[in-house]
Amino acid sequence: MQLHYIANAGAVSTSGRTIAVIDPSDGQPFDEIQRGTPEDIDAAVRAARHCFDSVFSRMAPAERGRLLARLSARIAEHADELAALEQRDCGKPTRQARADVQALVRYFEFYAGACDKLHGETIPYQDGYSVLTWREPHGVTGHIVPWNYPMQIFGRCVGAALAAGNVCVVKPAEDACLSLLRVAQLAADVGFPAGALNIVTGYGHEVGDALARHPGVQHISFTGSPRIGTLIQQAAAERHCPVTLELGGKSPQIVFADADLDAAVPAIINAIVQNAGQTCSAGSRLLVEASLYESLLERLATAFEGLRVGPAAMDLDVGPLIRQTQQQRVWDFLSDAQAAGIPMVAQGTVVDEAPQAGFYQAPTLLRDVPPEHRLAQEEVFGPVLAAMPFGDEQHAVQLANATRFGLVAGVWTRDGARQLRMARAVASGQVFINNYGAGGGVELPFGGIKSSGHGREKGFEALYGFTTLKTVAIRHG
Ligand code: TXE
Repeated sequence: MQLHYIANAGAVSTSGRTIAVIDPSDGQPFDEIQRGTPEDIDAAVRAARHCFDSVFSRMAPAERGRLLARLSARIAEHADELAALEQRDCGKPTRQARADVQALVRYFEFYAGACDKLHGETIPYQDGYSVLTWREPHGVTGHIVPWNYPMQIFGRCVGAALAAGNVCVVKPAEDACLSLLRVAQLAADVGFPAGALNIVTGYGHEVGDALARHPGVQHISFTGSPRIGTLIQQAAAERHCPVTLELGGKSPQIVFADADLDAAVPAIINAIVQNAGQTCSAGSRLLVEASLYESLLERLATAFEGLRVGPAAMDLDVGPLIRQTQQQRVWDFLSDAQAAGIPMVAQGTVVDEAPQAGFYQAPTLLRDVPPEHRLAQEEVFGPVLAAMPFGDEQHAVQLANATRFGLVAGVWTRDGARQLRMARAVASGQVFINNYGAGGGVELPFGGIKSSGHGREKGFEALYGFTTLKTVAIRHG
Protein backbone atom coordinates (compact mmCIF):
# COMPACT_ATOMS: atom_id res chain seq x y z
CA MET A 1 0.00 0.00 0.00
CA GLN A 2 1.24 3.49 -0.87
CA LEU A 3 1.30 6.40 1.57
CA HIS A 4 1.26 10.15 1.03
CA TYR A 5 4.73 11.65 1.15
CA ILE A 6 4.80 14.66 3.46
CA ALA A 7 7.91 16.22 5.04
CA ASN A 8 10.11 13.36 3.80
CA ALA A 9 8.02 10.63 5.40
CA GLY A 10 5.16 8.38 4.42
CA ALA A 11 1.80 9.43 5.88
CA VAL A 12 -1.53 7.67 6.18
CA SER A 13 -4.61 9.68 5.22
CA THR A 14 -6.92 10.97 7.93
CA SER A 15 -9.73 9.40 5.89
CA GLY A 16 -8.51 5.89 6.74
CA ARG A 17 -9.51 4.99 3.18
CA THR A 18 -7.65 3.98 0.08
CA ILE A 19 -8.18 3.92 -3.69
CA ALA A 20 -7.36 0.84 -5.78
CA VAL A 21 -4.61 1.18 -8.38
CA ILE A 22 -5.70 -0.46 -11.64
CA ASP A 23 -3.41 -1.88 -14.34
CA PRO A 24 -4.89 -0.58 -17.63
CA SER A 25 -3.44 -3.55 -19.52
CA ASP A 26 -5.70 -6.06 -17.74
CA GLY A 27 -8.13 -3.90 -15.76
CA GLN A 28 -7.06 -5.56 -12.49
CA PRO A 29 -6.16 -3.84 -9.18
CA PHE A 30 -2.58 -4.35 -8.00
CA ASP A 31 -1.93 -1.72 -5.31
CA GLU A 32 -3.63 0.96 -3.22
CA ILE A 33 -3.05 4.67 -2.69
CA GLN A 34 -4.27 6.89 0.11
CA ARG A 35 -7.61 8.60 -0.44
CA GLY A 36 -6.51 12.01 0.81
CA THR A 37 -8.57 14.63 2.59
CA PRO A 38 -8.44 18.43 2.92
CA GLU A 39 -6.76 17.83 6.31
CA ASP A 40 -3.98 15.91 4.57
CA ILE A 41 -3.53 18.82 2.16
CA ASP A 42 -3.38 21.17 5.11
CA ALA A 43 -0.64 19.07 6.74
CA ALA A 44 1.37 19.11 3.50
CA VAL A 45 0.97 22.87 3.04
CA ARG A 46 2.08 23.48 6.63
CA ALA A 47 5.12 21.26 6.17
CA ALA A 48 5.96 23.09 2.96
CA ARG A 49 5.58 26.50 4.57
CA HIS A 50 7.79 25.51 7.48
CA CYS A 51 10.46 24.29 5.06
CA PHE A 52 10.26 27.49 3.05
CA ASP A 53 10.56 29.79 6.05
CA SER A 54 13.24 27.85 7.89
CA VAL A 55 15.43 26.40 5.14
CA PHE A 56 14.53 26.77 1.51
CA SER A 57 14.21 30.55 1.28
CA ARG A 58 17.67 30.88 2.86
CA MET A 59 19.41 28.37 0.66
CA ALA A 60 21.87 29.78 -1.89
CA PRO A 61 20.61 29.31 -5.46
CA ALA A 62 23.73 27.31 -6.35
CA GLU A 63 23.02 24.94 -3.47
CA ARG A 64 19.45 24.50 -4.73
CA GLY A 65 20.90 23.78 -8.15
CA ARG A 66 23.10 21.02 -6.70
CA LEU A 67 20.05 19.43 -5.06
CA LEU A 68 18.18 19.39 -8.37
CA ALA A 69 21.24 18.01 -10.17
CA ARG A 70 21.57 15.24 -7.59
CA LEU A 71 17.90 14.38 -8.00
CA SER A 72 18.30 14.25 -11.78
CA ALA A 73 21.22 11.84 -11.41
CA ARG A 74 19.35 9.72 -8.86
CA ILE A 75 16.32 9.45 -11.14
CA ALA A 76 18.65 8.30 -13.94
CA GLU A 77 20.05 5.61 -11.63
CA HIS A 78 16.49 4.43 -10.92
CA ALA A 79 15.33 4.71 -14.53
CA ASP A 80 14.34 1.07 -14.94
CA GLU A 81 12.42 0.99 -11.68
CA LEU A 82 10.54 4.21 -12.46
CA ALA A 83 9.76 3.13 -16.02
CA ALA A 84 8.37 -0.17 -14.73
CA LEU A 85 6.14 1.66 -12.21
CA GLU A 86 4.86 4.08 -14.84
CA GLN A 87 4.30 1.27 -17.32
CA ARG A 88 2.09 -0.74 -14.99
CA ASP A 89 0.28 2.27 -13.55
CA CYS A 90 -0.45 4.05 -16.85
CA GLY A 91 -0.30 1.26 -19.47
CA LYS A 92 2.65 2.78 -21.31
CA PRO A 93 4.59 0.72 -23.83
CA THR A 94 8.17 0.20 -22.64
CA ARG A 95 9.72 2.73 -25.03
CA GLN A 96 7.27 5.42 -23.93
CA ALA A 97 7.78 4.72 -20.21
CA ARG A 98 11.55 4.89 -20.65
CA ALA A 99 11.32 8.08 -22.69
CA ASP A 100 9.23 9.65 -19.93
CA VAL A 101 11.90 8.89 -17.32
CA GLN A 102 14.60 10.36 -19.54
CA ALA A 103 12.48 13.49 -19.98
CA LEU A 104 12.19 13.77 -16.20
CA VAL A 105 15.96 13.42 -15.85
CA ARG A 106 16.40 16.18 -18.39
CA TYR A 107 13.88 18.52 -16.71
CA PHE A 108 15.76 18.40 -13.43
CA GLU A 109 19.09 18.68 -15.22
CA PHE A 110 17.95 21.77 -17.11
CA TYR A 111 16.40 23.46 -14.10
CA ALA A 112 19.37 22.55 -11.89
CA GLY A 113 21.49 24.72 -14.16
CA ALA A 114 18.96 27.55 -14.13
CA CYS A 115 18.75 28.07 -10.33
CA ASP A 116 21.64 30.53 -10.12
CA LYS A 117 20.89 32.31 -13.38
CA LEU A 118 17.53 33.81 -12.52
CA HIS A 119 18.04 37.43 -11.68
CA GLY A 120 16.43 40.84 -11.85
CA GLU A 121 17.56 44.10 -13.41
CA THR A 122 18.69 47.55 -12.53
CA ILE A 123 16.59 50.30 -14.08
CA PRO A 124 17.89 53.78 -14.94
CA TYR A 125 15.54 56.27 -13.25
CA GLN A 126 15.82 59.78 -11.88
CA ASP A 127 18.88 61.43 -10.46
CA GLY A 128 19.40 60.34 -6.87
CA TYR A 129 17.68 56.97 -7.26
CA SER A 130 18.81 53.41 -7.71
CA VAL A 131 16.10 51.05 -8.89
CA LEU A 132 16.42 47.29 -8.99
CA THR A 133 14.11 44.33 -9.42
CA TRP A 134 14.23 41.02 -7.57
CA ARG A 135 12.65 37.80 -8.76
CA GLU A 136 11.26 36.24 -5.62
CA PRO A 137 9.64 32.80 -5.29
CA HIS A 138 5.90 32.69 -4.57
CA GLY A 139 6.46 30.42 -1.55
CA VAL A 140 4.27 27.31 -1.50
CA THR A 141 3.20 26.22 -4.98
CA GLY A 142 0.44 23.67 -5.65
CA HIS A 143 0.66 21.31 -8.61
CA ILE A 144 -2.31 19.32 -9.88
CA VAL A 145 -0.94 16.75 -12.27
CA PRO A 146 -2.86 14.53 -14.73
CA TRP A 147 -2.32 10.87 -15.56
CA ASN A 148 -1.17 10.96 -19.18
CA TYR A 149 2.46 11.94 -18.54
CA PRO A 150 2.83 12.01 -14.75
CA MET A 151 6.62 12.19 -14.70
CA GLN A 152 6.98 14.64 -17.58
CA ILE A 153 4.35 17.04 -16.30
CA PHE A 154 5.68 16.80 -12.76
CA GLY A 155 9.18 17.48 -14.12
CA ARG A 156 8.19 20.55 -16.05
CA CYS A 157 6.20 22.25 -13.32
CA VAL A 158 7.84 21.04 -10.11
CA GLY A 159 11.36 21.27 -11.58
CA ALA A 160 10.80 24.91 -12.53
CA ALA A 161 9.02 25.78 -9.26
CA LEU A 162 11.84 24.36 -7.11
CA ALA A 163 14.48 26.00 -9.28
CA ALA A 164 12.80 29.37 -8.73
CA GLY A 165 13.01 28.75 -4.96
CA ASN A 166 9.48 27.57 -4.20
CA VAL A 167 8.44 24.54 -2.17
CA CYS A 168 5.81 22.22 -3.61
CA VAL A 169 2.65 20.32 -2.76
CA VAL A 170 1.74 17.93 -5.55
CA LYS A 171 -1.62 16.24 -6.16
CA PRO A 172 -1.11 13.54 -8.80
CA ALA A 173 -4.07 12.11 -10.69
CA GLU A 174 -5.82 9.32 -8.80
CA ASP A 175 -4.99 6.97 -11.71
CA ALA A 176 -1.26 7.63 -11.73
CA CYS A 177 0.62 8.25 -8.48
CA LEU A 178 3.23 5.54 -8.14
CA SER A 179 6.17 7.05 -10.00
CA LEU A 180 5.78 10.44 -8.32
CA LEU A 181 5.63 8.96 -4.83
CA ARG A 182 8.89 7.19 -5.62
CA VAL A 183 10.52 10.35 -7.01
CA ALA A 184 9.65 12.19 -3.79
CA GLN A 185 11.49 9.48 -1.82
CA LEU A 186 14.48 9.85 -4.13
CA ALA A 187 14.43 13.61 -3.51
CA ALA A 188 14.63 12.97 0.23
CA ASP A 189 17.52 10.52 -0.35
CA VAL A 190 19.59 13.15 -2.14
CA GLY A 191 19.08 15.74 0.60
CA PHE A 192 15.95 17.74 -0.18
CA PRO A 193 14.92 19.29 3.14
CA ALA A 194 11.74 17.90 4.72
CA GLY A 195 8.72 19.74 3.31
CA ALA A 196 10.32 20.95 0.05
CA LEU A 197 8.44 18.35 -1.99
CA ASN A 198 5.21 16.80 -0.72
CA ILE A 199 2.81 14.45 -2.46
CA VAL A 200 -0.82 14.00 -1.42
CA THR A 201 -2.86 11.45 -3.36
CA GLY A 202 -6.62 11.24 -3.78
CA TYR A 203 -9.55 12.38 -5.86
CA GLY A 204 -9.59 15.71 -7.60
CA HIS A 205 -12.85 16.95 -6.10
CA GLU A 206 -11.55 16.13 -2.61
CA VAL A 207 -7.82 16.92 -2.44
CA GLY A 208 -7.30 18.76 -5.74
CA ASP A 209 -10.04 21.19 -4.85
CA ALA A 210 -8.67 21.60 -1.30
CA LEU A 211 -5.23 22.39 -2.70
CA ALA A 212 -6.61 24.96 -5.16
CA ARG A 213 -8.52 26.67 -2.33
CA HIS A 214 -5.89 26.50 0.40
CA PRO A 215 -4.98 30.00 1.61
CA GLY A 216 -1.41 28.87 2.28
CA VAL A 217 -0.76 28.14 -1.40
CA GLN A 218 0.58 31.09 -3.40
CA HIS A 219 0.52 29.64 -6.93
CA ILE A 220 -1.35 26.81 -8.64
CA SER A 221 -0.28 24.99 -11.76
CA PHE A 222 -2.85 22.71 -13.32
CA THR A 223 -2.76 20.41 -16.33
CA GLY A 224 -6.01 18.68 -17.18
CA SER A 225 -9.42 19.24 -18.72
CA PRO A 226 -10.87 22.66 -19.59
CA ARG A 227 -13.82 21.94 -17.28
CA ILE A 228 -11.68 21.43 -14.20
CA GLY A 229 -9.33 24.22 -15.31
CA THR A 230 -12.27 26.60 -15.08
CA LEU A 231 -13.04 25.41 -11.54
CA ILE A 232 -9.39 25.82 -10.52
CA GLN A 233 -9.26 29.33 -11.91
CA GLN A 234 -12.49 30.24 -10.13
CA ALA A 235 -11.22 28.83 -6.83
CA ALA A 236 -7.92 30.66 -7.22
CA ALA A 237 -9.70 33.89 -8.15
CA GLU A 238 -11.50 33.89 -4.78
CA ARG A 239 -8.17 34.67 -3.15
CA HIS A 240 -6.39 36.20 -6.15
CA CYS A 241 -3.91 33.37 -6.42
CA PRO A 242 -1.99 33.17 -9.72
CA VAL A 243 -2.58 30.08 -11.83
CA THR A 244 -0.95 28.41 -14.81
CA LEU A 245 -3.37 26.30 -16.84
CA GLU A 246 -2.55 23.75 -19.53
CA LEU A 247 -5.85 22.40 -20.82
CA GLY A 248 -5.06 20.40 -23.94
CA GLY A 249 -5.98 21.08 -27.54
CA LYS A 250 -7.28 20.01 -30.91
CA SER A 251 -4.03 20.59 -32.68
CA PRO A 252 -3.89 20.69 -36.49
CA GLN A 253 -1.31 19.07 -38.72
CA ILE A 254 -1.45 21.08 -41.94
CA VAL A 255 -0.01 19.36 -45.01
CA PHE A 256 0.55 21.23 -48.25
CA ALA A 257 0.98 19.46 -51.59
CA ASP A 258 4.72 20.28 -51.67
CA ALA A 259 5.40 18.58 -48.31
CA ASP A 260 8.16 16.03 -47.78
CA LEU A 261 5.83 13.10 -47.19
CA ASP A 262 8.57 10.68 -46.16
CA ALA A 263 9.12 12.91 -43.14
CA ALA A 264 5.49 13.93 -42.66
CA VAL A 265 3.78 10.53 -42.67
CA PRO A 266 5.60 8.95 -39.69
CA ALA A 267 5.36 12.24 -37.77
CA ILE A 268 1.61 12.52 -38.41
CA ILE A 269 1.07 8.98 -37.16
CA ASN A 270 3.29 9.36 -34.13
CA ALA A 271 1.54 12.61 -33.18
CA ILE A 272 -1.78 10.79 -32.81
CA VAL A 273 -0.79 7.33 -31.57
CA GLN A 274 1.94 8.29 -29.08
CA ASN A 275 0.67 7.42 -25.60
CA ALA A 276 -2.50 6.06 -27.26
CA GLY A 277 -3.46 9.60 -28.27
CA GLN A 278 -3.65 10.70 -24.64
CA THR A 279 -1.38 13.66 -25.24
CA CYS A 280 -2.33 17.30 -24.77
CA SER A 281 -0.38 18.23 -27.89
CA ALA A 282 -1.68 15.30 -29.99
CA GLY A 283 -1.97 16.22 -33.67
CA SER A 284 -5.60 15.15 -33.80
CA ARG A 285 -6.77 17.10 -36.86
CA LEU A 286 -5.22 16.47 -40.26
CA LEU A 287 -5.74 19.29 -42.77
CA VAL A 288 -4.56 18.30 -46.24
CA GLU A 289 -4.36 20.35 -49.45
CA ALA A 290 -7.08 19.00 -51.74
CA SER A 291 -4.74 17.88 -54.53
CA LEU A 292 -2.83 15.66 -52.06
CA TYR A 293 -5.81 14.46 -50.02
CA GLU A 294 -6.58 11.09 -51.66
CA SER A 295 -2.99 9.94 -52.06
CA LEU A 296 -1.99 10.94 -48.52
CA LEU A 297 -5.02 9.20 -47.02
CA GLU A 298 -4.14 6.08 -48.99
CA ARG A 299 -0.62 6.12 -47.62
CA LEU A 300 -1.84 6.76 -44.07
CA ALA A 301 -4.44 4.00 -44.36
CA THR A 302 -1.75 1.41 -45.05
CA ALA A 303 0.26 2.66 -42.08
CA PHE A 304 -2.77 2.70 -39.72
CA GLU A 305 -3.68 -0.85 -40.70
CA GLY A 306 -0.20 -1.97 -39.66
CA LEU A 307 -0.46 -0.49 -36.14
CA ARG A 308 -0.70 -3.03 -33.33
CA VAL A 309 -2.29 -2.44 -29.95
CA GLY A 310 -1.71 -4.54 -26.86
CA PRO A 311 -0.55 -4.84 -23.25
CA ALA A 312 2.04 -2.26 -22.21
CA ALA A 313 4.73 -4.86 -21.55
CA MET A 314 4.49 -6.14 -25.15
CA ASP A 315 5.84 -2.73 -26.22
CA LEU A 316 3.73 -2.53 -29.38
CA ASP A 317 2.84 0.64 -31.28
CA VAL A 318 0.02 1.48 -28.89
CA GLY A 319 -0.84 0.48 -25.31
CA PRO A 320 -4.19 0.62 -23.50
CA LEU A 321 -6.04 3.79 -22.52
CA ILE A 322 -5.82 4.79 -18.88
CA ARG A 323 -9.24 3.64 -17.65
CA GLN A 324 -12.64 2.39 -18.66
CA THR A 325 -14.27 5.83 -18.65
CA GLN A 326 -11.61 7.08 -21.07
CA GLN A 327 -12.27 4.08 -23.32
CA GLN A 328 -15.99 4.82 -23.18
CA ARG A 329 -15.29 8.46 -24.07
CA VAL A 330 -13.47 7.37 -27.24
CA TRP A 331 -16.24 4.92 -28.13
CA ASP A 332 -18.79 7.73 -27.76
CA PHE A 333 -16.87 9.89 -30.21
CA LEU A 334 -16.62 7.02 -32.69
CA SER A 335 -20.30 6.16 -32.49
CA ASP A 336 -21.13 9.86 -33.03
CA ALA A 337 -18.91 9.76 -36.11
CA GLN A 338 -20.73 6.72 -37.40
CA ALA A 339 -24.13 8.30 -36.76
CA ALA A 340 -23.01 11.41 -38.68
CA GLY A 341 -21.90 9.26 -41.64
CA ILE A 342 -18.22 10.21 -41.26
CA PRO A 343 -16.24 7.61 -43.26
CA MET A 344 -13.68 5.47 -41.45
CA VAL A 345 -10.61 4.99 -43.65
CA ALA A 346 -8.61 2.51 -41.60
CA GLN A 347 -8.06 1.01 -38.17
CA GLY A 348 -5.16 -0.76 -36.46
CA THR A 349 -5.47 -4.12 -34.73
CA VAL A 350 -5.82 -5.07 -31.09
CA VAL A 351 -3.68 -8.21 -30.70
CA ASP A 352 -5.19 -11.49 -29.47
CA GLU A 353 -2.98 -11.44 -26.35
CA ALA A 354 -4.76 -8.29 -25.07
CA PRO A 355 -6.91 -9.24 -22.05
CA GLN A 356 -10.63 -8.56 -22.51
CA ALA A 357 -10.71 -6.46 -19.35
CA GLY A 358 -7.94 -4.10 -20.58
CA PHE A 359 -8.81 -0.67 -21.96
CA TYR A 360 -7.80 -1.03 -25.61
CA GLN A 361 -8.67 1.09 -28.61
CA ALA A 362 -7.42 0.54 -32.14
CA PRO A 363 -6.01 3.68 -33.84
CA THR A 364 -8.64 5.02 -36.19
CA LEU A 365 -8.39 7.27 -39.25
CA LEU A 366 -11.55 9.20 -40.20
CA ARG A 367 -11.96 11.33 -43.33
CA ASP A 368 -14.13 14.25 -44.47
CA VAL A 369 -14.82 15.21 -40.88
CA PRO A 370 -17.01 18.35 -40.99
CA PRO A 371 -15.08 21.20 -39.32
CA GLU A 372 -17.98 21.92 -36.97
CA HIS A 373 -18.43 18.28 -35.86
CA ARG A 374 -17.32 17.50 -32.29
CA LEU A 375 -14.64 15.21 -33.71
CA ALA A 376 -13.03 18.30 -35.20
CA GLN A 377 -13.76 20.51 -32.20
CA GLU A 378 -13.22 18.50 -29.00
CA GLU A 379 -10.30 16.62 -27.59
CA VAL A 380 -10.90 12.88 -27.95
CA PHE A 381 -7.79 11.92 -26.00
CA GLY A 382 -7.51 8.64 -27.85
CA PRO A 383 -5.81 7.47 -31.08
CA VAL A 384 -8.38 8.98 -33.45
CA LEU A 385 -7.26 11.17 -36.35
CA ALA A 386 -9.82 13.44 -38.06
CA ALA A 387 -8.84 14.30 -41.65
CA MET A 388 -10.33 17.02 -43.85
CA PRO A 389 -9.26 18.73 -47.11
CA PHE A 390 -8.52 22.42 -47.64
CA GLY A 391 -8.46 24.49 -50.83
CA ASP A 392 -5.78 27.14 -50.36
CA GLU A 393 -3.56 28.66 -47.70
CA GLN A 394 -6.25 31.00 -46.44
CA HIS A 395 -8.69 28.12 -46.10
CA ALA A 396 -6.04 26.11 -44.21
CA VAL A 397 -5.58 28.95 -41.71
CA GLN A 398 -9.31 29.37 -41.30
CA LEU A 399 -9.78 25.66 -40.53
CA ALA A 400 -6.70 25.52 -38.29
CA ASN A 401 -7.99 28.37 -36.14
CA ALA A 402 -11.64 27.28 -36.06
CA THR A 403 -11.62 25.61 -32.63
CA ARG A 404 -11.65 27.01 -29.13
CA PHE A 405 -8.13 25.59 -28.56
CA GLY A 406 -4.67 26.83 -29.49
CA LEU A 407 -1.87 24.70 -28.11
CA VAL A 408 0.26 23.31 -30.95
CA ALA A 409 0.21 23.25 -34.76
CA GLY A 410 2.30 21.44 -37.37
CA VAL A 411 2.85 22.80 -40.87
CA TRP A 412 4.38 20.73 -43.66
CA THR A 413 5.60 22.66 -46.72
CA ARG A 414 8.87 23.27 -48.53
CA ASP A 415 7.95 26.89 -49.35
CA GLY A 416 9.98 29.12 -47.02
CA ALA A 417 7.77 32.19 -47.32
CA ARG A 418 4.68 30.10 -46.65
CA GLN A 419 6.34 28.56 -43.59
CA LEU A 420 6.65 32.00 -42.01
CA ARG A 421 3.20 33.19 -43.12
CA MET A 422 1.63 30.10 -41.60
CA ALA A 423 3.63 30.37 -38.39
CA ARG A 424 2.28 33.91 -37.97
CA ALA A 425 -1.30 33.13 -38.97
CA VAL A 426 -1.90 29.98 -36.95
CA ALA A 427 -3.26 30.74 -33.49
CA SER A 428 -1.37 28.50 -31.06
CA GLY A 429 1.34 28.53 -28.43
CA GLN A 430 3.77 26.45 -30.48
CA VAL A 431 4.12 26.01 -34.25
CA PHE A 432 6.30 23.29 -35.72
CA ILE A 433 7.41 23.54 -39.34
CA ASN A 434 8.34 20.29 -41.10
CA ASN A 435 8.36 18.42 -37.78
CA TYR A 436 5.93 17.86 -34.99
CA GLY A 437 6.97 18.46 -31.39
CA ALA A 438 10.70 18.86 -32.06
CA GLY A 439 11.34 15.94 -29.73
CA GLY A 440 9.61 17.72 -26.85
CA GLY A 441 12.76 19.47 -25.58
CA VAL A 442 12.63 21.06 -22.12
CA GLU A 443 14.24 24.17 -23.63
CA LEU A 444 11.13 25.03 -25.66
CA PRO A 445 8.49 27.12 -23.85
CA PHE A 446 5.13 25.38 -23.96
CA GLY A 447 1.56 26.47 -23.30
CA GLY A 448 -1.58 27.58 -25.00
CA ILE A 449 -3.90 30.38 -25.90
CA LYS A 450 -7.71 30.49 -25.83
CA SER A 451 -9.17 27.43 -24.05
CA SER A 452 -5.81 25.64 -24.14
CA GLY A 453 -4.89 27.72 -21.11
CA HIS A 454 -2.40 30.38 -20.17
CA GLY A 455 1.06 30.72 -18.74
CA ARG A 456 4.13 28.99 -20.11
CA GLU A 457 5.88 25.87 -18.91
CA LYS A 458 9.29 24.54 -19.89
CA GLY A 459 12.31 26.58 -20.84
CA PHE A 460 13.57 29.56 -18.92
CA GLU A 461 10.19 31.19 -19.47
CA ALA A 462 8.59 28.85 -16.92
CA LEU A 463 10.83 30.23 -14.19
CA TYR A 464 9.30 33.69 -14.52
CA GLY A 465 5.84 32.26 -13.88
CA PHE A 466 7.09 30.71 -10.65
CA THR A 467 8.39 34.04 -9.35
CA THR A 468 6.95 37.37 -8.46
CA LEU A 469 8.84 40.53 -9.33
CA LYS A 470 9.64 43.04 -6.60
CA THR A 471 10.74 46.53 -7.57
CA VAL A 472 13.03 48.31 -5.10
CA ALA A 473 13.57 52.07 -5.50
CA ILE A 474 16.27 53.59 -3.29
CA ARG A 475 16.54 57.39 -2.93
CA HIS A 476 20.04 58.28 -1.93
CA GLY A 477 20.27 60.74 0.93
O1 TXE B 1 -9.29 15.17 -16.39
P1 TXE B 1 -9.39 16.04 -15.07
P2 TXE B 1 -9.80 13.68 -16.64
C1 TXE B 1 -8.50 16.08 -20.87
C2 TXE B 1 -8.70 14.97 -21.89
C3 TXE B 1 -9.44 13.94 -21.10
C4 TXE B 1 -10.33 14.81 -20.24
C5 TXE B 1 -10.84 14.17 -18.98
O2 TXE B 1 -9.49 15.43 -22.95
O3 TXE B 1 -10.20 13.08 -21.91
O4 TXE B 1 -9.51 15.91 -19.91
O5 TXE B 1 -9.75 13.62 -18.22
C6 TXE B 1 -7.73 16.67 -10.90
N1 TXE B 1 -10.39 20.23 -8.32
N2 TXE B 1 -7.18 16.03 -20.23
O6 TXE B 1 -11.21 13.50 -16.21
O7 TXE B 1 -10.59 15.64 -14.27
C7 TXE B 1 -7.64 15.17 -11.15
O8 TXE B 1 -7.61 14.47 -9.93
C8 TXE B 1 -9.07 20.07 -8.46
C9 TXE B 1 -6.17 16.81 -20.87
O9 TXE B 1 -8.84 12.73 -16.08
O10 TXE B 1 -9.24 17.46 -15.47
C10 TXE B 1 -6.33 15.10 -11.91
O11 TXE B 1 -5.23 15.18 -11.01
N3 TXE B 1 -8.51 19.08 -9.17
C11 TXE B 1 -4.92 16.81 -20.16
C12 TXE B 1 -6.38 16.37 -12.78
O12 TXE B 1 -7.30 17.24 -12.12
C13 TXE B 1 -9.33 18.22 -9.81
C14 TXE B 1 -4.57 15.79 -19.20
C15 TXE B 1 -6.85 16.16 -14.22
O13 TXE B 1 -8.12 15.56 -14.20
C16 TXE B 1 -10.73 18.33 -9.72
C17 TXE B 1 -5.70 15.08 -18.64
C18 TXE B 1 -11.27 19.40 -8.93
N4 TXE B 1 -12.59 19.59 -8.79
C19 TXE B 1 -6.94 15.20 -19.18
N5 TXE B 1 -11.28 17.33 -10.44
C20 TXE B 1 -3.78 17.58 -20.73
N6 TXE B 1 -3.93 18.89 -20.87
O14 TXE B 1 -2.76 16.99 -21.03
C21 TXE B 1 -10.26 16.62 -10.98
N7 TXE B 1 -9.08 17.15 -10.58
